[in-house]
Amino acid sequence: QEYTLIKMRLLEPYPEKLCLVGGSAGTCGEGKPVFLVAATLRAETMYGQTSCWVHPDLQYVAFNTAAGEVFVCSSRAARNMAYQGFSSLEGVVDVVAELRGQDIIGVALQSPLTSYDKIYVLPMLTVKGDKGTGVVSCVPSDSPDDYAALVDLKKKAAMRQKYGVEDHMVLPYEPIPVLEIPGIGKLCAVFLYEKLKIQSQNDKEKLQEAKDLVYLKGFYDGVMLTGEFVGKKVSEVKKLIQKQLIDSNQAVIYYEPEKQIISRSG
Ligand code: ZZB
Repeated sequence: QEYTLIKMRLLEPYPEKLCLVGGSAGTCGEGKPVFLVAATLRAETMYGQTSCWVHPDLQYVAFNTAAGEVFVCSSRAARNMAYQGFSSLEGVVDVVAELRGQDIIGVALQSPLTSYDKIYVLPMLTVKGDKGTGVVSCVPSDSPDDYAALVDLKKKAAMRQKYGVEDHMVLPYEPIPVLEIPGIGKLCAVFLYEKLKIQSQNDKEKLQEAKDLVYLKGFYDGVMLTGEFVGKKVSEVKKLIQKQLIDSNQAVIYYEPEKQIISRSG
């Protein structure tokens, strides 16, 4: 499986555990740029990002890349990346901090293409530890999972409080129309959430049904509503958008191994 990893740059103030690592020169740390890297199959939807999801209980690491940057992702993905040229030493993760998702919730990010200047790291309980990087870009216009999780956080003050999410990190963020699917509309995740009467991010079966409906249609019938390719078919511009992100160093390619690399230590 090939994923595009979107580089979402951490903004100050940094979380305590990353303070020694990043920060602009003269503030705190070594001044290396730090990025959360979100795995996506839908780079063309990045115009509609409103947040970034992590799982509060998952293990993440910050590690030095061969390019002099710091990436934050699940420990599992970092191990895989070490075999894909991301590390200076093949197979070795140069760990600078170990984190739990909870440690980075509430951090502000700058992410490519979205019209929001600043988005925040928020908790989603359906983020899987064994898929992608454990960091997920939230696109509530087109991903039913994302819309459901965003609505949950907006509706439930107790949930925001539990994870230390402040109102300003969630409440002002609305889905942005990114592409139009004939027959479904401009905000297909919102449309299906309402049509299927989805109740929450845990409404597994209905969310799967919604995903199945939008996936194929979004790819074959979707037409871009925003960005430089307005009016073009998603199927025609998907690769181009991915390439532009990579050429401008705002994204990298990551391959998810079929089987996990088995640790030989011990
Ligand atoms: C942006 C986006 C916009 C996504 C969209 C989907 C959609 P698949 O096909 O099931 O492999 N994802 C990535 N990693 C994780 C994880 N660890 N846990 C939970 N979700 C994860 O799905 C790939 C998609 O699953 C990725 O693409 C990512 O969300 C999410 F409009 O990124 B996507 C209808 C889906 N629409």
